[in-house]
Amino acid sequence: MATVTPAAVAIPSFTGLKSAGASKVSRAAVKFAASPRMCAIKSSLKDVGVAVAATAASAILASNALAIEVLLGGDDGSLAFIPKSFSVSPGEKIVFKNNAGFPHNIVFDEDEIPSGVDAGKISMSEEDLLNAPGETYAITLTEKGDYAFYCSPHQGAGMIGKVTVN
Ligand SMILES: [Cu+2]
Repeated sequence: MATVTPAAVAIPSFTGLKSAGASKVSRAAVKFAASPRMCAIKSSLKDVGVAVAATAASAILASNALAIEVLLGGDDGSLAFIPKSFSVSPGEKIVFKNNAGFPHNIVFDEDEIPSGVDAGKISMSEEDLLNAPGETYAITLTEKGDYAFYCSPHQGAGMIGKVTVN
């Protein structure tokens, strides 16, 4: 809306000149100067409209299509990733959310991820834990392939998962 404010200022200053009794010549000059300006204002308003629409569309995409939520711990008390196995598109956001039975964390197994991917960059550290309800850990994976991960406090209890990027 910032572009609208200068327009609102520009129009009264034009009217002011006119009512002050400017000569025909200068009035014509003002008119001449004003009309391209009006066009510029109109087109900038149009641009703003397009920009707002584009932002809204990408926000919808970001919140729906391009994100998956994985619960940490089942409502029945199971120590598991829910879903345990899932697929995402490259760059899709994966949000791990603390649900029950925490603390949990997410650690990728360096031997079970695509070669060239740094497990340390996508994992929480073994000691780092999600302690609070609803706490999240989000990542995006861009390399295609299979990634195995686990929760370090509950790995022995079977809290392991797999994501396929394809
Ligand atoms: Cu866990």
